[in-house]
Amino acid sequence: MNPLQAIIFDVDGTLAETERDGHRPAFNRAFTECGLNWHWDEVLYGRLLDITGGKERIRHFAEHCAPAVAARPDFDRLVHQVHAAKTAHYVGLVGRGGVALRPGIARLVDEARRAGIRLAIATTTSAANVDALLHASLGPDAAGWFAVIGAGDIVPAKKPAPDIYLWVLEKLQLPAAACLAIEDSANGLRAAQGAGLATVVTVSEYTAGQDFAGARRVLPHLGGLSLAELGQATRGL
Ligand code: XBP
Ligand code: MG
Repeated sequence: MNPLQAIIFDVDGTLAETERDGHRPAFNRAFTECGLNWHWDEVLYGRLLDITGGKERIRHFAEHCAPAVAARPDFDRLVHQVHAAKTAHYVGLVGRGGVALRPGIARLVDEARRAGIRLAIATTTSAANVDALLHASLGPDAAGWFAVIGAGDIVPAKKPAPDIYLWVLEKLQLPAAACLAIEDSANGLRAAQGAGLATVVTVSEYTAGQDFAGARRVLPHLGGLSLAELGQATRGL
């Protein structure tokens, strides 16, 4: 039997370069809309990516850089309001074709489907963002190609906690040894490893130079990677 029965993809940085020109401007538009004079430039945003999850990132920034906002009695509501506005901007941007898939992704998805290898997603980003990206980049039926989509707040502890991968494995009803994770970040790699998954890293704009110790492969992109090589990586070859 093929040892590789399912591929579990991360989304941001792995399927597409979504952060610098997708999530980041969506956050900035939401700040303006919600009356906050914050601006996350490209460098600052790279540092803030250590905090996974948009709401968690907003909260962290306020607590460290805008304590007066964090002390507001309506702070929790504000975080949710800003994040909802940000999600709407991001979904709009992606829906207009503003974010393209990275090299090799569409081909690997297609090859895996033909080979009967199941597809899944394990991401920190919100489910609406995943739907928008799959729809805009792979077509209106694409979400249905994925046996399991684990996204956003479905588990309380976000990456680098392994919870989202454990949740996806449980829904797939497969052991970790039968699956391969594809990630772009050290936080994502730690999450996948914590769930016992062999992991291939496709380094992205913001993750170059991170520590990918223990990854089965570390590649600049997936453009040249075959399905057979993913199978080998799963078996530790
Ligand atoms: C992605 C994230 C997300 C996005 C924003 O990490 O950390 O927070 O930046 O998405 P990963 P939301 O690629 O490891 O899943 O605003 O919807 O949270
Ligand atoms: Mg990622």
